Amino acid sequence: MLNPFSKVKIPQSADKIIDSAVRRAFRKASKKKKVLLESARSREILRMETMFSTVYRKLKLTVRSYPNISKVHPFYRELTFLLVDVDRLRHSLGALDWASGALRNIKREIITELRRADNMEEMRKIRNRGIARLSSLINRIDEEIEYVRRSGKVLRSLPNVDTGSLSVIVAGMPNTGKSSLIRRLSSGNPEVAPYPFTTKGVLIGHRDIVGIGRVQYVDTPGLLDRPLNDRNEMELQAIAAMKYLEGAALFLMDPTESCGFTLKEQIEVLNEIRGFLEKPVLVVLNKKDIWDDYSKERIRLLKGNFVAISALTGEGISNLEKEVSSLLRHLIKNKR
Ligand SMILES: Nc1nc2c(ncn2[C@@H]2O[C@H](COP(=O)(O)OP(=O)(O)OP(=O)(O)O)[C@@H](O)[C@H]2O)c(=O)[nH]1
Ligand SMILES: [Mg+2]
Repeated sequence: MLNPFSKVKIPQSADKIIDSAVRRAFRKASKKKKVLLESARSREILRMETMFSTVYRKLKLTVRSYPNISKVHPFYRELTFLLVDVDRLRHSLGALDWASGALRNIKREIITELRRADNMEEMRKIRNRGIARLSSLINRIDEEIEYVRRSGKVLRSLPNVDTGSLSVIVAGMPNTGKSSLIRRLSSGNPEVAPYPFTTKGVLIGHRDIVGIGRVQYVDTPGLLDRPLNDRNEMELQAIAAMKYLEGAALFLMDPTESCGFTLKEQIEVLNEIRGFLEKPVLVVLNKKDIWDDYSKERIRLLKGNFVAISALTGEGISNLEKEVSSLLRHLIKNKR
């Protein structure tokens, strides 16, 4: 499943809701020149029907457009709790729901009054009372509408990550070549999607792997530009959410240090991220095309296995693909 919030409805502000409903009502039943008592009555009834139903529908559709937050995939749940005050959002959606019910009752009352009215002046007063009651009700939940608006905008812009396929998280410090690698590994063009706490947006690419199915590569741009212990709680959570994506991770390193970070710094982040992502991490050394003696000497700092590649020339990529496939196959086998 992709972003479960991608279709949430963002309500207009309280003022706009009222304004557009009243306008719609008057457009729908405009005044004709010669007005008989009965046609005036049906006109006002139609106006009130239109006005109340418009708002009722808007509020209901907004409330219904939200998934049950406790049931969304943990990756998205984690990000939701990180980005919005979920209790407040629930309360606000509850207020919108309550208001839509209240509007139905007011509409019924107003229409009953209109049916009983015996002159046009009275009808006009009843209709104006209807407008006033609608306004005061909507203004009363002004803050809740505002909160739903704000949350909706944030949640809608979460990245579309397919939580039903396996993921390969491509982690690494800035400029180590993550984006270049994802472009190499994906078939088709990877997509850039917004992600909390990075202005760069995550790059998401796809690839069908024989015997495994669709795999998505997910970038971590700008998320790892310094050691994790220098980060605030929220930034950490944004990274930690990725642990809920099933699959493996690649940690890309640049032993030439042309990325601007020493290999030692990169190793520190690697060790931190290992504990964090809770999935197998394959170490990938990039920029092999420009390794010099210094790089090779640095590489001796590394303990454990690694795959050497050049995202620029493509050297080592097919070997990396084999490693990734066997890692994922292993995961699938263990799951069964
Ligand atoms: N020589 C060489 N340069 C590379 C290689 N891979 C990436 N680069 C260069 O390194 C720079 C950074 O590459 P990106 O792919 O943008 O790195 P990134 O990790 O996505 O960077 P951020 O998105 O900033 O975190 C670019 O100038 C690339 O051209 C490689 O294998 N060899
Ligand atoms: Mg990048």
